[in-house]
Amino acid sequence: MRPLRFALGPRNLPVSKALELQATTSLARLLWYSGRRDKARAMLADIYNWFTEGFDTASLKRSQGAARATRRVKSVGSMLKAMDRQITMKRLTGAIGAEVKGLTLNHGLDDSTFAIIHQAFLDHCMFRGQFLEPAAQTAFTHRWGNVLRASYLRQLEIPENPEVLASVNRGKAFAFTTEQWHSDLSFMAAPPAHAILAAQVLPETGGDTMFANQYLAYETLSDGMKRLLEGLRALLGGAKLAAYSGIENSAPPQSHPVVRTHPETCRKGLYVNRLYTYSIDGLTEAESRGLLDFLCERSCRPDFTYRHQWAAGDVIMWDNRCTLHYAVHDYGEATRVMHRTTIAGEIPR
Ligand SMILES: O=C(O)CCC(=O)C(=O)O
Ligand SMILES: [Fe+2]
Repeated sequence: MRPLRFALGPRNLPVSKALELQATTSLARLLWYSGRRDKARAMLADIYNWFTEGFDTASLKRSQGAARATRRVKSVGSMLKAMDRQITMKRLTGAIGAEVKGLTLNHGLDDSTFAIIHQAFLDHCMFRGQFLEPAAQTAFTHRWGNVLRASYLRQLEIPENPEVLASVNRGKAFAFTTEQWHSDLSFMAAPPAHAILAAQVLPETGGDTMFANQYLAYETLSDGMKRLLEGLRALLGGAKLAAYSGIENSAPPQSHPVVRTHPETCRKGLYVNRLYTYSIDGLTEAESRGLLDFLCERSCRPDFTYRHQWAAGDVIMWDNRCTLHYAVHDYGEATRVMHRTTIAGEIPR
């Protein structure tokens, strides 16, 4: 039996599609108000795209049923806009992080929405969002800057989309580059500014990631210690990451300031980490070890941190210029797959 259709000029609107539009709008409203906002938005976007891409909407006006559908499509369009604007931020701890709600990362961000989350990101150093599909991850990443591809991580690149790394559990013995407080690739001359991590497959329990605010680690030091650190530089190298990747550590160690000034916020933060910082310039080995021990311990004090328990669909973005992170490996051989993109940064000053 042929489906019933409204006669609509250049193309026909199946009754089933008109009913779907009506049902989807009602269901999406329910989902939205019960907190399942991403789901609601995705449903509406699907149906909206079907109508706006597949139809000459002007021609829909020619029949009564179609006029209703046209009004409904229009209202779905404005609901989508309103949903996009209902961005709410909730701080994750007193020290670091914000949860961004009411924002769908998958469909591109207009400039004013981007400006809102950019500012929140600068204020909170990291944020949690939801549902970034693999194809959308690079587009979202490009909003923040150029993608950085590093030889050290080449073996993690996804062949069909090498800007995205697939970080897959290889067991605890291989977790020594992530189960350690670090700022990504900070041994490079111009280390990455940001990273975006989207959960693909999560273990049933465990596999949290911790973040620490390095502005606070610096700002809460005594004036005497701040004076001592002024102008100090440290040597950082990628030997551990090269060992992990099974490649030669070709890059020479880099000297970076121990206290780094963030290029956008102009705030100062500690910039040392146990994974990549070898020594502090101009000090004896014992002095350097003593000072680094103190600074590294301080940099991850619990009151500067947030521990993220991953949930399906989570996306976390962090600023490597003012945070450290640590991936807790407590899930044995369980499958854990994360998609990672990396955004280029500048020479630390
Ligand atoms: O897998 C994680 O939780 C984070 C790993 C990490 O250090 C990174 O992706 O830079
Ligand atoms: Fe990392």
